[in-house]
Amino acid sequence: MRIEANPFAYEFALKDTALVLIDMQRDFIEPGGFGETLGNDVSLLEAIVPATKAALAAWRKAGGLVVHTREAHKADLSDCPPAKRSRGNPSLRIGDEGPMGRILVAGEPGNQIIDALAPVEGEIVIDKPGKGMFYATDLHELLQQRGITHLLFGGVTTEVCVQTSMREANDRGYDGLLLEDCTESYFPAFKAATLDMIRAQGAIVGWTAPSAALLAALNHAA
Ligand code: TIU
Repeated sequence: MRIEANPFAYEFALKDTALVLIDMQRDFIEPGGFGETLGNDVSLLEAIVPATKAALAAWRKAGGLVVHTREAHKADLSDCPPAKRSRGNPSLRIGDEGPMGRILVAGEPGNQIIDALAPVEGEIVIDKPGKGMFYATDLHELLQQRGITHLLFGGVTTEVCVQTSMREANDRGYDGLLLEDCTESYFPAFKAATLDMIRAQGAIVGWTAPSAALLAALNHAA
């Protein structure tokens, strides 16, 4: 299959490719979670839900592998570096009790993936303590076992967990493409800059494309 992408076309085979949705969690998208405690206007992020839902539905229909990640810490915070918890001046710190349960703690209501994009049986769900999806997880092994070499990305936030995960993937030899309207930042200028820096220098980190280009490729193949 071929996606009309930037800076040039992205070629992939469905069986070698996974759709990875990064941290589409209430903690980042809804008021009262980790994103808001850091001082961000979380309302910006909701805008990508319809396009992301459509891309996920089309990918599932085509039979592609789906990976969901969650930024999540153990209840005892043993996997949360003190530097991460103590940084800055958030209104609530990681592990504190908030309106959606303990901030950024696995299993809490606020830590769940939003209902619109909830994982279904057979999809991989990875809890990650860091920004990147490979740090302190077994995701690389799970993808290698399945012969995955290509990764399509969506999720939040563009310049933090999405970009870190794409860079980690690039260094592990994956070809990554970021779906432009399925990712968002609390800072629009950072999203724009991240898309530019990913695809610069002949796709130094990877590709970007609108989700319509993925849907067109899937329709063409069907
Ligand atoms: N703060 C921010 O922009 N992002 C994060 O802390 N985590 C993710 O990007 N998931």
